[in-house]
Amino acid sequence: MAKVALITGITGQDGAYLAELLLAKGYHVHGIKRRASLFNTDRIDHLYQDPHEKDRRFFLHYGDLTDSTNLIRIVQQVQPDEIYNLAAQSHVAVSFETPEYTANVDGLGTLRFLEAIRILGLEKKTKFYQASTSELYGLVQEVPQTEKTPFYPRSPYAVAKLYAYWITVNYREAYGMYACNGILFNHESPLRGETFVTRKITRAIARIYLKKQKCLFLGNMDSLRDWGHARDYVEMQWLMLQQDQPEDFVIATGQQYSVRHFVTIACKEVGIDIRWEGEGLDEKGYDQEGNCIVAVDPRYYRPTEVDTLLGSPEKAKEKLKWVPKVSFPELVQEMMAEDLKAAKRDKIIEDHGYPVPLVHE
Ligand code: NDP
Ligand code: GDR
Repeated sequence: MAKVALITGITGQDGAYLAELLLAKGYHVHGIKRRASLFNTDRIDHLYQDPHEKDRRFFLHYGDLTDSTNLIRIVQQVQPDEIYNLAAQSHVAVSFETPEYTANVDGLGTLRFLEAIRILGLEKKTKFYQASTSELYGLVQEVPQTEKTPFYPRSPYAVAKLYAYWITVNYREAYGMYACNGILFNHESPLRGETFVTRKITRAIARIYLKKQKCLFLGNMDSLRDWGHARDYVEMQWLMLQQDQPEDFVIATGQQYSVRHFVTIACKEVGIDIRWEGEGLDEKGYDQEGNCIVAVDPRYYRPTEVDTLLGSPEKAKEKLKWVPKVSFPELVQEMMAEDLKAAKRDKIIEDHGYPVPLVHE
C-alpha cells in the first residue's frame, strides 16, 4: 500500500519541493491550499493531475490553519500516515505588522493539527513533522546552535514558532505521538518567496544587469545567516519521520555568510562590479553622482534583529546521515541563473511594449 502524506503550505517553497520528493517515492500526496482571488499554485502546477485522471496520486484541498473544523475534516478524509506542517505566515518582518494573525497561524495552527490527530484517534498511525526554525535562537546564547542551545526568540514570528515547538514536544511526551521538530536554518532556492533577502537580491541583480532596474534597497547587510538549499532540506524533513523514535533535529550547513557577501557573489555571477561604503560610496550606498547598485533603506530594518545564526548539523549528520548536496556558491549560482532567465523573459515582453510592473518589497 502506498503511504499517504498530508502537506500544509504545499503552495510554498518547501511544500513544492517536498511534494515532488514524496511523489517520486510513490506516496499519495494531499496538500492544503488557501483560497485566493488569483491562482496561487505556480510552484506546484507541474504536479497537478486532472481530477478525471485515473490512478491520481496528487490531491489539493481548500483549507486554512485558522479553521479547526476544516482541518479535522481533511485529516479525517485523508487518514494520513504522515503530516508535514509547513504552512505559516513565514516572513519575520511581516510578523511585526501582523503579530496576532502570525500567532494564530504559526502557533495555534500547530495545536489544531495535533488536536485533530488526537480527536480522530490517529495517535498511533499519523506521524507529525513541525517546521521549526533557527529564528527560535534569536539572540543567540551559544555558537554554533545545537538541539540543546536555549531559545531567545526576537520577533512575533519566532515567539509563535516557540509555542509550536513546545506543543509538538508536549504532545509527543503526553500522548506518545510520533511528533518531531525540524529546526531548520535558512534555506533558499529559485522557488524562494520574492521578499526574502536572497531572492530579493538575485531578482534585483538580474534586472540591474539588464538595465531594467537602477537600485536594490536593503536593510541590515551585516546580518549573518547559515544558508542551505531547500531541495536538500526537505529530504531531511522526510527522513525525520522515517526514524524508529521521534526526535528533534537541527538542519544547517555549519557555514555562515553576510547579506553583503551574498550580494557580492550574486554580482560576480553576472560580472557587475560592486563597490561598498568607503570605496567611493557614501554610507547609504550612493556614489558622488547619486548612482547606486545597492543602497540602504532603513524601512527594511526590524524592530529587533537576529544578527547572527550558525547551526551545528552534527546530530543530523550522525543519525540522518545528513550531507548537504548543494554548496553556498552553487546555491547563489542556481538562483541567479533562474532569475536571469526570468528577467530576460520580462525584458522581451517589455521591449514589445507590454510593461511588466516591478514589485520590490
Ligand atoms: P513559504 O512562505 O514559501 O510558504 C508558506 C506556506 O504556508 C504557503 O503555502 C502559504 O500559502 C501557506 N500558508 C500561510 N498561511 C496559511 C494559512 N493561514 N493557512 C494555510 N496555509 C497558509 O515558506 P517556506 O516554504 O519557506 O517555509 C515552510 C515552513 O518552514 C514555514 O513554516 C516556515 O516558517 C518554516 N521555515 C522556513 C525556513 C526557510 O528558510 N525557508 C527555515 C525554517 C523554518 P500561500 O501560498 O497561499 O501564501
Ligand atoms: P529571515 O529571512 O528573517 O532569516 O527568515 P530574510 O531573508 O527575510 O532575512 C535574512 C536577513 O536579511 C536581512 N535583510 C533583509 N531581509 C529582507 N527580507 N529584506 C531586505 O531588504 C533585507 N535587508 C537585509 C534581515 O534583516 C535578516 O537579518 C527566514 C524565513 O524563511 C523564516 O520563515 C525562517 O524561519 C528563517 O528564515 C530561518
